[in-house]
Amino acid sequence: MLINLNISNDTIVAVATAPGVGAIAVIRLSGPDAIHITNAVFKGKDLTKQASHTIHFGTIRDEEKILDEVLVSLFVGPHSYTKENVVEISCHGSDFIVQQIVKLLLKHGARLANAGEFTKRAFLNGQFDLAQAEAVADLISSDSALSHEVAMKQMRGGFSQEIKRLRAELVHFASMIELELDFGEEDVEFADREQLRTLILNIQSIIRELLKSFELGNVIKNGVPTVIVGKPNAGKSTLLNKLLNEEKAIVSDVPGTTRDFIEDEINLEGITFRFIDTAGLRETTDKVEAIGVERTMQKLSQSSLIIYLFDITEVTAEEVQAELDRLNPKKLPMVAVANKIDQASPEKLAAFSSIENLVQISAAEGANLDDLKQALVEKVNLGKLNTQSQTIVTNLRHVDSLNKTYASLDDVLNGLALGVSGDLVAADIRRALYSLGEITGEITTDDLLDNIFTKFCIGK
Ligand SMILES: Nc1nc2c(ncn2[C@@H]2O[C@H](COP(=O)(O)OP(=O)(O)OP(=O)(O)O)[C@@H](O)[C@H]2O)c(=O)[nH]1
Ligand SMILES: [Mg+2]
Repeated sequence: MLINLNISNDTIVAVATAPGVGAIAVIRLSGPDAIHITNAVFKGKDLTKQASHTIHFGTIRDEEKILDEVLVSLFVGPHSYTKENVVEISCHGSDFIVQQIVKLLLKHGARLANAGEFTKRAFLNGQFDLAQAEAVADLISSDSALSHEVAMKQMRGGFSQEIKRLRAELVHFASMIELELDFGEEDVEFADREQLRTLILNIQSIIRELLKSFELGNVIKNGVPTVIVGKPNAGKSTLLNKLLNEEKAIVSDVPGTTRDFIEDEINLEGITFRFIDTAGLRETTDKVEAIGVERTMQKLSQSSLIIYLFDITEVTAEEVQAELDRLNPKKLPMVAVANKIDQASPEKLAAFSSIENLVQISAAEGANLDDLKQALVEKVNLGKLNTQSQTIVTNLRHVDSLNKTYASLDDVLNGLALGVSGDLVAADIRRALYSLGEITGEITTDDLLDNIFTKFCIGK
């Protein structure tokens, strides 16, 4: 059920390609007049007489002035992305040309599209459901093999099917109970309460699995925030630079060089790690450095993975162990890393054998970095993950709806246990259905849609 259909009759236009110089740029129109408006500025064939899914060469003209030579692709509704008439104009990739053509199309009656409006129209016209529309945005921003795979699966409807299946089972019971209500006084029970209870427990266990998958989904989509901490001069910035293969952070032999955090991402075995270099941890009277140290502690508690780096020539194994325990009371995944092994004797190295899973590197020389990368990947532990068969939730909005559904199902269970009347049970089931429906968009409100689609880029 769509509460608000809100299908517009105007024709929208936007640049679909990224700004900047490129070989070509694509301008996209959608709406009832997309073909007419384009035809009015196009010299070549009469576009209004051409078949869908055809491409036409010609020029775009403002009066007699030729703006560009272009290719025009026609998609006659409903056989298009938005299910409306869609035209894609491929022109030369200059921002100037693109702006001139867009201006001209506006003059002929198109209006600028809002962010995500093409995809919103596609959703409203039934091209796909809401979870699939959201996956389009995820797909565009996917930057690793795993995020791509999960977004692709969601766009193709994997997640939606699972939600719809759960919903269908509940709908059945809701209607049985409502049928009972129609019989009023007669005290009939069409809906077997024990079966309903079993079904709800079953759905709840599936929801728990889905919620659990979000931990992973979030990592896949947003990367693993990985903070590099340690004493000043341990070599944290040197390590960051080596991992990124770029002189991103300032390195010096002055302790307390890094004051603010510096971060960047790299991809290891399909997982995005967001490394955060921090100010070295020490007691300091320097005001700015002290703020840096405070921020390091903050970052530490917010990260998903900690690299504790120390200069092996400067400390004992006991000191390191004490720091590891002190810094990580929440027991976040942590990798202890000994640096500057190029300066350490074999005896020194051996003295650290008590520290569990210690990785020994030389950041400056780039020695054993592969061991470190391997240790990081193992800590994230996607090994168990089977993205092929498992449904993974990556979207906070879906998590929220799943939580609400779960709570409503708890209410149903409580109601059944107390033997409350059918109308109350039915109301709780309806609430669960409502929350589930929000995920795929069977239930929508304008606010919800705005919230989702304004996060898209213009032109999508
Ligand atoms: N011999 C040796 N020196 C290193 C190694 N890694 C870093 N250094 C040196 O150690 C000094 C400190 O390195 P940084 O990377 O700035 O250390 P940091 O941990 O970022 O220090 P702060 O930002 O002050 O907290 C520099 O002189 C580096 O060249 C290494 O593996 N071996
Ligand atoms: Mg530093």
